[in-house]
Amino acid sequence: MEEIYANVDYVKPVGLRPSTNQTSRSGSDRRFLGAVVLLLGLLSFVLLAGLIGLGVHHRDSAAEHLAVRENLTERLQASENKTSSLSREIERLQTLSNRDRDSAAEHLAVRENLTERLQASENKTSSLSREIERLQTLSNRVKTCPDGWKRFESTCYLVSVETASWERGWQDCTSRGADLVIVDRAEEQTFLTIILEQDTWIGLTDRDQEGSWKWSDGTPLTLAFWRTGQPDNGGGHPQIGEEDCATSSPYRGTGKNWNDLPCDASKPWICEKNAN
Ligand SMILES: [Ca+2]
Ligand SMILES: [Ca+2]
Ligand SMILES: [Ca+2]
Repeated sequence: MEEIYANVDYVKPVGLRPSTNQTSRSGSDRRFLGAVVLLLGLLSFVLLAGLIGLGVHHRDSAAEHLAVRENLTERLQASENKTSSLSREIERLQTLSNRDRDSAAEHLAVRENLTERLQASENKTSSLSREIERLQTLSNRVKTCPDGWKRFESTCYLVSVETASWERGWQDCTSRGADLVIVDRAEEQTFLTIILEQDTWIGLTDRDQEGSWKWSDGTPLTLAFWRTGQPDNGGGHPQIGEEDCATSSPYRGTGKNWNDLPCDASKPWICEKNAN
């Protein structure tokens, strides 16, 4: 602005005396210059206003940018927070998923194991049912004894019609696929005392070693039914001799019906074998 006024001063020379034309022209020039000055002033004002406006606009724009940037920064921070939160949630769900997967696998294994055990149990039950059925069939089958033999429970007995030594009786039973009777239960002894009619050889002897009584199949005596005072091995009478073979008598008021006699005495015998 000052340069503009300086230029105006320069176009107005000092010390010259203008003519009338020059005075008129000078007034016209002065108005022209005034108009120019006014115009320049207006332009300057407009420029100044423009600059101020630009400055204000620039200041407003900077504030707006700052606000936008702050807003964006906040949104970015919020977004990052949300991302972090989502990551943690995904990690948590992944952990749960893995746990569920492990748990599911475990449940599957347990279920398979139980299924196998159930199948095995069913197979065993089926097998047992067949076995029970088979045994029931066998049980229902009527066991029989050969003609002339007497049956007690599942055993057959035959009392000889002839009499002979203990040895002869043992041989006869063996030849029939039987044993000279072996008394192994009290019920069996009771049965014998019912069916016998006289002293009868049973499969008991101490001929191998005096006083050591054994059954005809070699088993030792554990359940005995000796009559009172027996076995006496002949009681020491020289005319009787050793008594190494046993008999059972018919029922005599007690269950104890055995006596030892000389093995060559002539007595009936009783054989025993399983029914079938
Ligand atoms: Ca027996
Ligand atoms: Ca004896
Ligand atoms: Ca005797």
